[in-house]
Amino acid sequence: MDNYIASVILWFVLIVEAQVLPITARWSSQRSQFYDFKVQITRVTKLCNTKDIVTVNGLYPGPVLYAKEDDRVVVKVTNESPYNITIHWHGVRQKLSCWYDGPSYITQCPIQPGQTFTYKFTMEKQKGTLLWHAHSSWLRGTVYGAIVAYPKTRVPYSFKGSYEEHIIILGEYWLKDLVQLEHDALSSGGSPPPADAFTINGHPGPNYNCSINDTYKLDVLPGKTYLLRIINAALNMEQFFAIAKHNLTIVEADGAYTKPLTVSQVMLGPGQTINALVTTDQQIGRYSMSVGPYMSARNVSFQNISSIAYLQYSGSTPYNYPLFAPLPSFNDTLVIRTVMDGLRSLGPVYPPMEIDTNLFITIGLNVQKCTSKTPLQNCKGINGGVMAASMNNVSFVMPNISLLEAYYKKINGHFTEDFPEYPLKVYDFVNQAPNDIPTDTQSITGTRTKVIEYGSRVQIILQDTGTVTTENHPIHLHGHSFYVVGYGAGNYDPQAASFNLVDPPYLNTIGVPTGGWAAIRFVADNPGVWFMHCHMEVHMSWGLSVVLIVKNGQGKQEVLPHPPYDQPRC
Ligand SMILES: *[C@@H]1O[C@H](CO)[C@@H](O)[C@H](O)[C@H]1NC(C)=O
Ligand SMILES: *[C@@H]1O[C@H](CO)[C@@H](O)[C@H](O)[C@H]1NC(C)=O
Ligand SMILES: *[C@@H]1O[C@H](CO)[C@@H](O)[C@H](O)[C@H]1NC(C)=O
Ligand SMILES: *[C@@H]1O[C@H](CO)[C@@H](O)[C@H](O)[C@H]1NC(C)=O
Ligand SMILES: *[C@@H]1O[C@H](CO)[C@@H](O)[C@H](O)[C@H]1NC(C)=O
Ligand SMILES: *[C@@H]1O[C@H](CO)[C@@H](O)[C@H](O)[C@H]1NC(C)=O
Ligand SMILES: *[C@@H]1O[C@H](CO)[C@@H](O)[C@H](O)[C@H]1NC(C)=O
Ligand SMILES: *[C@@H]1O[C@H](CO)[C@@H](O)[C@H](O)[C@H]1NC(C)=O
Ligand SMILES: *[C@@H]1O[C@H](CO)[C@@H](O)[C@H](O)[C@H]1NC(C)=O
Ligand SMILES: [Cu+2]
Repeated sequence: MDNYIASVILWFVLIVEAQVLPITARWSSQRSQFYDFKVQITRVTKLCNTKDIVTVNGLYPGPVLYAKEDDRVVVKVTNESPYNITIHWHGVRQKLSCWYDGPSYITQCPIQPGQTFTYKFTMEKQKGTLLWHAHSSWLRGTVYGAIVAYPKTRVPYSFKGSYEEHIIILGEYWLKDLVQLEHDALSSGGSPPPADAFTINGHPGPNYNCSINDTYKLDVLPGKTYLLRIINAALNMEQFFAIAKHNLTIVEADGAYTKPLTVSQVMLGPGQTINALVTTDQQIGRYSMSVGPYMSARNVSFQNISSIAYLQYSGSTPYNYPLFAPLPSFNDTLVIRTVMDGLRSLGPVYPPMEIDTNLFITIGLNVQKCTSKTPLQNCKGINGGVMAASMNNVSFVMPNISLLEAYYKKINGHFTEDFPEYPLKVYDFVNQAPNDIPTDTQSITGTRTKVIEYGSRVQIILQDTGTVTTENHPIHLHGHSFYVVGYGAGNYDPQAASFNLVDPPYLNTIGVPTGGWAAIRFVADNPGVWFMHCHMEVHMSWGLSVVLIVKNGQGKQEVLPHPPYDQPRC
């Protein structure tokens, strides 16, 4: 079964205007790309264990969605699974198509078992490596795949062409059913258990039991340059990636070109993507590609066995002892800093110079008081409390209706518009407890949103807190990419902070440094209801989210169209 899955991974179904065409069709001048996504239950054997997982079209990872810049993409999603599901097109800006963004209960009701919903959007001015994943329950643990958007016909890449391109998609695998895992974790009040394995293209590799033959191998020729499209689709873990004896030259991050940056190791938070060039200039042999944990939080248990795949030179034999890639230690923040310091837009870019909407948002974990009558079962958080997380001390409560629909149709009672622009309490966020009371770890709950005028130039300072533990949080914004104009350690100090307004990287997910801050800027030019959240699934479930509502502008190109007639109902 595994071999079957491994081989079919290469054979995705690309339907162009109802015809099944080979992979080369992606280079044709078709303006629309049609896909059929069937959400199914698929039996897999991994780690000595056979179980049913949720997949798209029986593939794990799911099919690759290919398009070209400015192509229209149409994906018919049919839910043949017993679970509610939605699909999010992570990093696709969904200009004037917020209805198709995908986060459940934010822009749509879930597609219920037996139902169908067709997503339609345009890769407007977008190219590069992104990903799609389920945005409902914790199903994105197995329901994910790559998005590859090529430049328009005859437009070259920013870098010298590569001999071949390959997708490297990082994941986490649990033996436990993911819906059960989510249910158990959230009802326990504590943290979920670590994954049973990290994976590369769905394969745990030889470091885990029964996985010697469940290992991804990339066959290469010596003396060539390869483009790796590296995607972190893990549920909860930030991950280091390295290849033994081979440097990585980063040329793109989150689907935007960067100045070439050569490093020996990278870290990707869940939701982040990096395109890197690798040159096969070493001796014929087998080299390991390793994925291991980056854990910046204190006192958290995590999977610490790395996952390995092989970069296998033509002419090497399976008996060639592989060379192992040295991964940084799990808390090596310096490696991350090195990449961040070097990551620059290829330019020229025009981040907003003036700011109309200034937000300062603290991000971090909380522990709520136990109110359960069965604390031994339900209050397994720190000090017998219930784990939570918040932005500006508000833990986001998921509504039971599509917020976009509620906003659009002015249905009252599902959300408020009073998300604070600034923390209600100002103190030493990183090093001190609120009010100097270490036990004051609680947050308030609510479905609070922040309304932003169309065309507003927005700056958000994201500030990590140490209320429970400082930690690097990968914060993802839907509907817009943003310029990361600054970041630093400790508390944000406007006097001391230095900003890069010349060539900052243009991302959709920013790993806010542990115990530090990051400053992002963007123009709110896309009307709709946009989720902004930590991309560690458990933190999102605990409430580390907010919704930004961008109002309509004046012209036709500034107004959100009507909802699709076939949108699912709650
Ligand atoms: C492999 O299986 C053995 C025996 O069941 C167990 O003790 C060990 O922890 C397992 N190792 C891994 C990496 O899962
Ligand atoms: C792995 O594959 C090899 C070659 O096909 C086979 O000899 C070996 O028994 C397999 N090992 C496991 C653990 O399945
Ligand atoms: C990797 O890059 C570093 C400098 O960034 C260089 O010192 C090192 O020799 C390179 N290693 C390989 C294998 O090319
Ligand atoms: C880590 O957890 C242990 C046991 O729960 C606790 O005694 C210790 O204070 C914790 N350390 C930190 C730094 O939170
Ligand atoms: C890895 O995790 C195990 C179990 O949590 C722990 O016993 C071990 O010390 C850890 N190893 C390293 C190198 O951190
Ligand atoms: C990383 O963790 C190790 C072992 O827990 C600890 O000794 C070391 O001080 C940590 N380093 C940093 C930079 O936090
Ligand atoms: C949905 O949420 C609203 C607002 O919180 C609440 O009044 C209503 O009872 C909920 N409906 C259901 C079916 O849970
Ligand atoms: C967050 O809200 C809780 C509950 O109202 C309060 O106890 C706590 O002091 C607040 N913390 C901060 C940092 O505002
Ligand atoms: C699926 O979604 C519908 C509509 O929101 C909801 O009523 C139902 O409870 C959901 N089912 C599950 C299992 O969450
Ligand atoms: Cu987080």
